[in-house]
Amino acid sequence: MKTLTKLIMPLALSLLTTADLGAQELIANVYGRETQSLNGKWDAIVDLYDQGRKNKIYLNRKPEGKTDFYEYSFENGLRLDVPSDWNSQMPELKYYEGTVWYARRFDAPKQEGQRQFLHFGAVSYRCRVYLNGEEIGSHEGGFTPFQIEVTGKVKPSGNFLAVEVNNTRTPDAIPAMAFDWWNYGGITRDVSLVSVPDAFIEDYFIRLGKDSADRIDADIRLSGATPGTAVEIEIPELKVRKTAVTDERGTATMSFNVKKLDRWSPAAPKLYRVIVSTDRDRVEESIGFRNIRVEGEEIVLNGAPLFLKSISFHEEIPQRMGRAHSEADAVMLLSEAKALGCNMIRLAHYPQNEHIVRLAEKMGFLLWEEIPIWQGIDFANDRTREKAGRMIKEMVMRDKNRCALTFWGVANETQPSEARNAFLRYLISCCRSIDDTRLIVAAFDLVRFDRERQLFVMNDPFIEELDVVAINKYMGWYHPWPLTPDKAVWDVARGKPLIISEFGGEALYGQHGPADVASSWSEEYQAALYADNLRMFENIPNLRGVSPWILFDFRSPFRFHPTNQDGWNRKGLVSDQGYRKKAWYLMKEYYDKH
Ligand code: GCB
Repeated sequence: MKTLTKLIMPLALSLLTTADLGAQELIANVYGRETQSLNGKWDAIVDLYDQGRKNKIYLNRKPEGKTDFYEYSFENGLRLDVPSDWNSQMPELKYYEGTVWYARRFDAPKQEGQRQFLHFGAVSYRCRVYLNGEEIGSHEGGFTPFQIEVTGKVKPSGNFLAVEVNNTRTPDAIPAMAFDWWNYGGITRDVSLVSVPDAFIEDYFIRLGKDSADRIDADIRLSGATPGTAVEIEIPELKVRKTAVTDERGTATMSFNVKKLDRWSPAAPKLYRVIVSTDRDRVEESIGFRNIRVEGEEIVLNGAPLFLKSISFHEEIPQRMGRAHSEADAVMLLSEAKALGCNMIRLAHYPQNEHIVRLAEKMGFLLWEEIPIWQGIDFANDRTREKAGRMIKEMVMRDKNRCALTFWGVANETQPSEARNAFLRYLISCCRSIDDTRLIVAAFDLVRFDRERQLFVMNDPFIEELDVVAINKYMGWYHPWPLTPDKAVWDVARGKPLIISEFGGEALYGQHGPADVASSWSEEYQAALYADNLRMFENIPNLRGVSPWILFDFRSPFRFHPTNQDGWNRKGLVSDQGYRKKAWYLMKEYYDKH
C-alpha cells in the first residue's frame, strides 16, 4: 500500500478521502497466520470539526518544558471497543457521522527474518493510519480488508498506533449519500499484527477445475522469494502431495487429478485440510471443492440443478443495535437462517466479516456476496469507478478460496445508462481478473406490468452480461397488484436463471390487524403478502431461487413512522428482539417443500 499523496479535491479537503492507492494485494487467510490481536479497548477522541490532523494529534506529544501544553491527550478519555461500531457504544454517538480518532499502544517483540503487516478486517468508512507518529497508509471502503506492511517500522515495545476514522457520507463514495441501513462508523472488524517469514506465501487460489469433478487447479504466489522456489500442496485426506516451482512473477501453478473427492454441497458441506508450504513458510486451512455453473435456465451444483432457498441479513445484531463482528454473532445470524431451512445467504449489501463467511461455508450455505453499489452511485465519476474496482477486488481476493461463494454481485437496483453499463462491465472484469469460476449476478428493480401483454416484463440490456439475473420486486408493498397473484405471469430474462432477490413488506411483531390493509403494519398483512408472492412465483418459469427481504428487522434512518417503525425497517421475518413473525412460518413451509 502506498502512502497518501497530497490531495487537491475541494470536497475532500476536510474528509479523509484517499488518493489512488491501486488495488493492493492481500495476504490470503490471515486467520491461519501467526497473529497478534490488536482488538480490545482503544483510546478515542471525537473530532467533530476535523482538527486532529492539522494539530497532528497522532504524534501523541506530551508537555516537556514548563511552557508546553497540548490540548489533547489520548489517555484518561473516551475508550471504545475494537472491533465494534462507535454508534452503539455511547448514546451521543448513535447518529454521529464524522471523524473519530482511535489509538492504542502495543509491543511487538522482534523476530529475526520476519515481515510484519498491520491487518484491518474493515474500517468504516475511510481511514488514515499512523504508526509512531508517521502516516503509513490509508483506505477507503467500509467492508473490505486492507493491510499495511510495517516491517522495520514497529519497535519491540511502546508502539503508538493511531487511526483516524471517518464515516461522512459523500456523493462519490460507495455507498453514496443515502442507503437503507445504519451508517455505522468505527474500526468494525478485527485488527491484527501479522508475522510472516521474509519470503512467504502471500496468496493462493485452490479450487476445483471449472468443468471437472476431479481436477484441482491451484495458483500460489510467493512474496520475497526467488523465482524457481518450490511450493508444495498437501491434502492428507485425499493423499495428495504436489509440488511446483515459481515463475518470474513468484507464482506457481498446478493442476492435478484427485480420487474419491467428496464435493461440498449444502447437504454435505465437506471441507478438506489443505496445507501449502515452502522451505520457509507454511499455511493451512479448510477448503471445499464443488462445481457450479449455469446450463440454460438452470443453476447446476455438482451436476444437479438446484433451487436456491436464500435469505438476506445485514451485518447487524438487532438486539444490540450494532454491527455484528464476532464468531458468536455469526452463530446467531446463521442459526436463524438455518432454522428457516435456507441453503443460501445473500449477504446484503456489502461484504460481511470473515467469521460469517467461514461459518456459513461450514454450515452449508451457498453465498452471494456484493459490494454496496446500491442506488444513487455516481457512475460517471472515474474515481468512484476505481474505488468500486478496488473494493470488489478486495472482496474477491479475500473470499475466493471459499467454495460456498457462488455469486459475485455487482449491483443492486441501478438504472440503465451508458455510464452505468461501463461501470458495471468494469466491475465484472475486476472479478474475472482474479476469479472466473463464480457466477456474476446483479439485482434489478425494473420489472413492470405490461398491460397490453398482461405480463410482467423488464427491459434492461445489461442482463446479457450476467450469468444469473436477480429481481427485487415488492408486490403488495411498494407495488399494488395489477391482477390476482395466480394470474401474475412473468416473462423476464428468459433463457437465464432468475432469482427473486428481494420481496416482502413490513410488520411490527405482535401487531395484529386486517390482512388486506398495508398500513396496519400487522403480521397478518405481511403473512398474506408472502402467501400472494409465493403464489406468483409459480408463474415465473425460469425462477431458480428466492431470497425474501429480510431475516431480521434492521435499523434504518429511512424509516420515520413513529410507532410502526421508529428508525427500523420492519420487513424482518424475525423481530429485532428475535421473535418470529407469522410470515416466517409460511416461508419455512415453502422452503421445506422445495
Ligand atoms: C430494496 C433495497 C433494500 C431495502 C429494501 C426496502 O429494494 O434493495 O436495501 O432495504 O428495498 O426495504 O425498501
